[in-house]
Amino acid sequence: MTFSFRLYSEAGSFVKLDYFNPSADVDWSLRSHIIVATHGWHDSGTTGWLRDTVTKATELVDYHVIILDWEGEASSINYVESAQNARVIAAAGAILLSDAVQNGIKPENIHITGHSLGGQLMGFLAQRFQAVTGGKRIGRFTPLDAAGPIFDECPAEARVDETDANYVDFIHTDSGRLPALSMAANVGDAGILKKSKKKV
Ligand SMILES: [Ca+2]
Repeated sequence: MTFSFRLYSEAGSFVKLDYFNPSADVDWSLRSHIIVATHGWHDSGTTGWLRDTVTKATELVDYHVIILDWEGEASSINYVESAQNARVIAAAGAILLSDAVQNGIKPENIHITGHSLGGQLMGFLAQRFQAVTGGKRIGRFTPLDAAGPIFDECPAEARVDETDANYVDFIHTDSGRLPALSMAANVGDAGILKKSKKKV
């Protein structure tokens, strides 16, 4: 696997965190909040909205800004294989964030977000985080059009749902029946719908 959790101190400059021992690469006490963002299937950690996220978020002095790049695993033409890889990567992310919490970051000060299959990946991460921290919940989870195929049919523990974090604000811009690819159900605490003239 080739995925990496990249800690940005400024746009264009990052260190790859060792998820088994991130404290070797970052002093968590320097900032009080963490944001973790990731891309979806057939996309990468340098996709446009993630670059914008880095630019804006690194201006916030209280935030550690982490981008998960899993382009290698997300580039499989086999969607199911990418979805399975997402679970493994999520487990690594949960270890990483539990280290942050052991070093003083409050779980409620963590905000995670992911697009499409990356949205489901972050849901796995959030659930795994609860398992490895004895039930602590991440503060906020913003799934961006979290992937629907396969997951629409899954129970809550195998997909995004409102128990993944204290507050789950699901952004829908591409929901509905195929060819729409985002979960249609309102599974978060809040579902935010983009206005569209498209009939669904
Ligand atoms: Ca869930």
